[in-house]
Amino acid sequence: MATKDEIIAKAKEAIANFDNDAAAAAAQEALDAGISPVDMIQEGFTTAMNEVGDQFEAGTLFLPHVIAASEAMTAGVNVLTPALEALGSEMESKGKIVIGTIEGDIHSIGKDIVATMLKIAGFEVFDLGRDVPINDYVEKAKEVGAQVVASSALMTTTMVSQIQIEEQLKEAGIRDSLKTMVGGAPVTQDWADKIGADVYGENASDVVTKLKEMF
Ligand code: B12
Repeated sequence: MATKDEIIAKAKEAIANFDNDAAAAAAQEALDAGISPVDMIQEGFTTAMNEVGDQFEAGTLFLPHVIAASEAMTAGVNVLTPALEALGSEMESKGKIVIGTIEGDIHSIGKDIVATMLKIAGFEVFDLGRDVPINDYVEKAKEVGAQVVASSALMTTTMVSQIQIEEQLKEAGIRDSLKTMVGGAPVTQDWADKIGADVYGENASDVVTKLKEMF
């Protein structure tokens, strides 16, 4: 049987080759070998996706490549998701989290992973999808009585809208009754501090660790 390192290498290769079938096969192989789906996502697919991003930035890969790589990643993650969800299916709800990718931004892969990991950790997750108008976060938080409002932003041009979430929650009079959480590749702890967000999560594991400490 292949080792963990070998299977992770297959996951990376599948992304680099834009190969959906190979990504799904590597994910299945990981499950069969008892490898943690979380490690497979973080060490395998995400690492490779970040390399694709670097090459896109460097001008050696183009948008169609990024689309193809993200489709391969989705194919792999889809195979892992039921196993991930099964890990957390018997837990009681620790709290309600409204999450979405911010207005103007259609990057959803990282947000989806965070949402899945939060479900596994026992939170009730209301996923608003991507390109979510600021008002929708506020309305949903009111409707369900959320403990956390979480936003993902993958672009420097859209992360600025995370400020609007803080402001509109204040205007709605519910800012003090919940926590805000921000994340996404350009988002940092400094940014979270600057805009007054309560929690910054670097990756899905970090998010879960931090929220488990709070709730
Ligand atoms: C895949 C991808 C796409 C895919 C998205 C597919 C999808 N369904 O999501 C497609 C091809 C559609 C795309 C489109 C575009 N993209 Co793009 N894309 C990427 C790429 C290569 C990878 C992103 C990704 O999925 N990473 C893998 C995931 C797992 O990582 P992640 O998203 O960072 O998420 C992790 C953490 O950040 C964190 N996290 C994420 N969300 C949240 C939320 C919370 C609450 C918390 C706590 C944590 C958290 O946890 C996650 C899991 O560990 C990045 C490069 C990069 N380095 O980020 C560029 C990148 C983000 N894209 C970029 C650009 C420019 C675009 C386009 C404008 C291109 C164009 N010319 O059309 C469009 C955007 C259109 C729009 N309006 O949004 C730029 C943004 C530059 C900037 N301004 O800041 C980047 C940085 C590429 C680059 N280096 O230039 N893109």
